[in-house]
Order: sequence, then C-alpha cells, then structure tokens
Amino acid sequence: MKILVINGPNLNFLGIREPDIYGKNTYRDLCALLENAAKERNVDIEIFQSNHEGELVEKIQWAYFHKVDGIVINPAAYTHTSVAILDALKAVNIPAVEVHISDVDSREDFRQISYVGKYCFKRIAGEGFDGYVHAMDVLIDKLK
Ligand code: CA2
Repeated sequence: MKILVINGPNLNFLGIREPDIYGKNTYRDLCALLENAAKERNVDIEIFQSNHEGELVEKIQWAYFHKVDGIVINPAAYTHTSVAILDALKAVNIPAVEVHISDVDSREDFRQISYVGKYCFKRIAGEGFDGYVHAMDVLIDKLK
C-alpha cells in the first residue's frame, strides 16, 4: 500500500513561528513521525510540501501515474480557496483524508470553508501532528 502525504504553504515553517497555534515541533519532526508510523504499519510513504498551488496540483496528478492508493492532505491556506486542488483530487479519484494541525472550526470564519473537503471522505482537525497518523490509519482501514 502506498500513501502520499501532501502539505501546503508555510507548513515548512512549523516550529519556527506561531508555536502557540501549530506547536513547537518542526516540519522535519513531522516527516520523521510519519516515516516511523508508515514503517510500523508496513506501508510505503511519500511526503511532499510546497508553497505553490500548481506544484500541489502536479503532485496530485503524479499520484495517479505512480499507483498511490491513498492521500493525506493538509492544503494549509489553499484549503479555503483552491478549486484547482479540489478538481485535481476529483480527477485522480484516489481516496483522500483532509487534515489540519489546528482546530480550524474554532478559528476565523474564513477557515470554516473547505474546498478540498468536498472531495475528502474524512476531515481530522485539532489533533496536532498526531492528526496525520490518525488520517493514515483511517485511510489504511478504508483501503484494506
Ligand atoms: O491547522 C492547519 O493545519 C492549517 O491547515 C494550517 C494553515 C492554515 O491556513 C489553515 O487554516 C489551517 C497555515 C499553515 C501555516 O503554517 C505555519 C506554521 C508555522 C508558522 C507559521 C505558519
């Protein structure tokens, strides 16, 4: 089983700024957590981060040609704006889980809108980095 984890803009800044919202651990820590979790679950993982909407779309298309079974996606700010990312997810038709580190539902009104959520079969928010592992488990359950 192959899982692709996609992270959107500014998540490479984890642990550098705004620790009160996103915690004090870094993006590298997140990647290490995910790689260990994948190893324990005997699944292949590919982790990708970009600050560019088009690159996120291209990585979703890449998933189609590289036999990815499931996608965990935190599109960050593009969650709330991107029809392009929604369309890419619909186009490849790979099961996907939306994840957010913070509890978006208790933040500003504009964060209540999720375009990718119109495709993803599950949304996990407010669980910090553990939310990504939770999302991976939900995907594995669905795929087996
Ligand atoms: O809670 C999440 O995971 C978000 O997807 C994070 C996005 C935000 O726009 C979404 O509404 C919710 C922001 C990511 C920015 O990440 C930073 C990390 C450290 C320092 C500054 C920004």
